[in-house]
Amino acid sequence: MTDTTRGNALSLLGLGDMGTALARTWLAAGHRLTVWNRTAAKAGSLADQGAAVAATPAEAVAASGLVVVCLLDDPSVGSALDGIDLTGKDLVNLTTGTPAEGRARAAWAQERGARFVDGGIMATPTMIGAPQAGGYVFYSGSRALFDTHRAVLEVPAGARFVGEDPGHAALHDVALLSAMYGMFAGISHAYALIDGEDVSPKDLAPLLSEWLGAMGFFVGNAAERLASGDFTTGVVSNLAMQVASSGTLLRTAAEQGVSAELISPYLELMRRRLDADPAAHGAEDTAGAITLLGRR
Ligand code: FVH
Repeated sequence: MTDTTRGNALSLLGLGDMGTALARTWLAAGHRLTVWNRTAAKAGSLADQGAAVAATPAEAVAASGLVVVCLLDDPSVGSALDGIDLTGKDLVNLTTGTPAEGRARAAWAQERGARFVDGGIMATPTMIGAPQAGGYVFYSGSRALFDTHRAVLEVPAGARFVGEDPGHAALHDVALLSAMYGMFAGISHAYALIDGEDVSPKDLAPLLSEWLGAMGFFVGNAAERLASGDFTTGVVSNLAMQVASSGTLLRTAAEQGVSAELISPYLELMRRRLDADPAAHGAEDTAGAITLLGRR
């Protein structure tokens, strides 16, 4: 059987930590890879591994039908590709950006005659080329482009297509990263609370992991409540109780000499939801507070 992941030509612009990791996997899989980086010295080791090194972004773009960019941010993509002929090219942008930047970059690419897919990388460089690490990339935009190059795109990490709206890869990426930082904030607060006490972070760590795993039910539970608009049926820990007990969390932080800055915004949000209509919202769970954040 033919191995369709081998031997395709592609160009990669950007050899930072992530770009270099991506490049290595495509070279190892036998692809004909042309690379360009603003600081040319970073291409040296990849040239030793078989990459062709382009002197300019235009030369890199001209070398292949599939062009992948992985640069610092959206303005660096605009500046690297400024004035370059993209007619007939398939452009995959793995640079982290906002949904609006993804949509604007898609329109920009289409005006220049290219098909476009935006990507959101859910992996660190060490997870690239390591399927067991579980990293993957969200893609959105041209389904035809994605289907044409799917095998190549799946070489560095798994590929998940999330729709033809070119802003949706970034939307998924940022939604997951935002949840991650919320979790990091809670974990940071927990470790700060025990600092200086006869409780080791190493002893708290397995308890924290276990508790966060048990509380993971909230992800699916909140999704169901947001979809149905029903925030009260089957509630086991109601909002009135949670707001009342949030004072304990704040007093404990004060007793321990720990700033509550990482957890107080969420506790405040619960209180605002309750205060808006205590009789109606007191029996809800905390998912109802999400409605205060959005555009609705
Ligand atoms: N590294 C990570 O853990 C995360 C994982 C999730 C996805 N991100 C995003 O991936 C993009 C690239 O990240 P990176 O890790 O490769 O970043 P750096 O090592 O800082 O390399 C940046 C590259 O961008 C080039 N560059 C910067 N500004 C310009 C510009 N104006 N014109 C052309 N190129 C530019 C830079 O070139 P140089 O400094 O070597 O000359 C690097 O090639 C990024 O969106 C992450 O958010 C990574």
